[in-house]
Amino acid sequence: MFILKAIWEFFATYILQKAPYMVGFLTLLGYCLMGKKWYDTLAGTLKAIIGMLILNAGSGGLTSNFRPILAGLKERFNLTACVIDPYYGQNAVTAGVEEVFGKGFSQAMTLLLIAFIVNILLVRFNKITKCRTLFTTGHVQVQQAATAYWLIMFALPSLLNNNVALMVIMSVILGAYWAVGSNLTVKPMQELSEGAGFAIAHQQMFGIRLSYWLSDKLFGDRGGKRKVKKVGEMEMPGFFSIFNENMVCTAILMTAFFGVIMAIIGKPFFVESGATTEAENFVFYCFNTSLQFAVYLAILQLGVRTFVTELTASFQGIADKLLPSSIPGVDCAVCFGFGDSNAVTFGFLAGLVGQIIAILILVVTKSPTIIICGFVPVFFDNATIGLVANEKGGLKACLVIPFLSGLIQVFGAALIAGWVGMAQYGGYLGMFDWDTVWPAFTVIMRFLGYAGVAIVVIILLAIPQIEYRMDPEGYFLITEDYDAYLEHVANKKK
Ligand code: ASC
Repeated sequence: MFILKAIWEFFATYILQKAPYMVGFLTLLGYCLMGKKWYDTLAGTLKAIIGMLILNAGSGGLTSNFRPILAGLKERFNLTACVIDPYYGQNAVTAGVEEVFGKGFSQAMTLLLIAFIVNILLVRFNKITKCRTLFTTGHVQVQQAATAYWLIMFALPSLLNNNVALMVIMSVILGAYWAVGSNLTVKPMQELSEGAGFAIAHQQMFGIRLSYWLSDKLFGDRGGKRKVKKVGEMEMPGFFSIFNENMVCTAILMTAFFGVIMAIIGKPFFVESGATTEAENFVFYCFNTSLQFAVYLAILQLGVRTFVTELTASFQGIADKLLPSSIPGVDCAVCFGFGDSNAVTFGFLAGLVGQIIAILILVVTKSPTIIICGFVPVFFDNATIGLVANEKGGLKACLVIPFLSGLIQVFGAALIAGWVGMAQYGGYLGMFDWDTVWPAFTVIMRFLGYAGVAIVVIILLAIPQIEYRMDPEGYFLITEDYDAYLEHVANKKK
């Protein structure tokens, strides 16, 4: 028993919660199930882990370089505001949950585990449930477990005295959200990556599907009747042609944007926070910092190239032996390795403009909750949403949809974080689904109690059923054999 507990604790701490090792573990398991030679298995597993570590170095570098700049706006203007950022959100839960609900956060790991098991079961029985994707992004699962913990306790205060019921309800809702949300991204991601064999398991999964659907409806090719110009197909004349090169485009746009923001915040803030020194030229400092954006994006894409093929190839073993017709759900940054790279930059900037306008509206209308953009939602959500929008609706969609998403993120976060009391603790998760879908769940459960819980679960479980019924033959084919799926789509059109 003692040994089992130790093994479990090791697994939970070092594998389940750490995406690189979770991905490495799945690759190892997949190759073992396929009966690959031991040295190929070893090499593949190492490549998967290292690739994910490189990806983390890229996304971590972006976050640590640019988060303080956006957060600096808060200090510069002396705002008492709620920062929308997964890490601020998690800190807010840790700081407030005891005070508000009289409960510590020690149960989070149990919640995480049971919810993960719910996800596995939903995929295992996908003949019935139609769920095809396994969540593998542990750090995101921890952040979501923390926020869901708060939202559900707020919605169902009568559950506070019943730990078991609380755990069961939370795990079922969270596990179903993981399975159903990532399942929604299968089609957009298979199309974007031309059948690379992954889905997204992150914090804007409903946002991805909404972006896919809306950009097709508003800006799509209408079955070939309209020409869609994607970001990569824009022919730029003269000077503008240099924007076709992703690194150059990112460098110029980021220098312009962050240059302005950093100039507004002013040198003293950066000197005080230790980011630069009084002696260093401030213009040079801003330029150098802005260039880091292109650097970390390039690192991130290298990480994706290193691990994606290993994970998806080995996952075949898991799909054949354990979880039929399934594919892995991975970090949203993985899709930055596919499609038009400039769509990542455009999506982010359009989202940032949307967020800034929404924040100004909150300030002008004297909203009781003021939001400050956090780097993670504004970049990772909107870049992903923009990339998907570009694929379906071209440049226009890539600018309009993330812009709308930026507005929604700020207004949604202000409403929910103010209402449930997280804003007072300085932060809220703030990613797209948590500004839209989760607030809606919270409202339904708060006003309808247990009936609301049933409604939320039914809505979630109904989503894959509806998608399945829209194309029963293609539904599993898209994960099992993408070429055959394309043929099936072509035949259907005839
Ligand atoms: C998140 C989060 C991060 C980033 C990263 C993107 O939600 O917590 O660290 O997005 O996963 O690659």
